[in-house]
Amino acid sequence: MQVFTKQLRFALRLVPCRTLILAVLLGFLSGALAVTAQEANVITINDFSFAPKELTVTPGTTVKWLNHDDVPHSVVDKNKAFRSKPIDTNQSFSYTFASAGTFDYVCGLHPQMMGRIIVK
Ligand SMILES: [Cu+2]
Repeated sequence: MQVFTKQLRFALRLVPCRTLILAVLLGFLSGALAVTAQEANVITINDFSFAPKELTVTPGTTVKWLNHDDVPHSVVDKNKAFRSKPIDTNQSFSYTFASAGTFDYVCGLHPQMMGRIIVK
């Protein structure tokens, strides 16, 4: 154990402090970027509208709709590719778009709410 501690101290002395700080910062930054990337395919529902209204993704992408309103909404594809149940406040619905196409959808409860997913 003592030998290990000595080795550890020696190893730590070899790593300049600045490198260590940089490594920690980079780790933090990549974590933050990963979260941003994850949020890229999220459509939020706010004030009876989808944001973004139009989203372009590549085949195989999972899109998540997240309801931030205090009333339920749903997501219904006009061509019946997907249809969610009512999504309650702070709940979500996800759908994976396997192949290319244009998907126009509405909220089944408020058909004036419209959105479009373009897969290409
Ligand atoms: Cu709605």
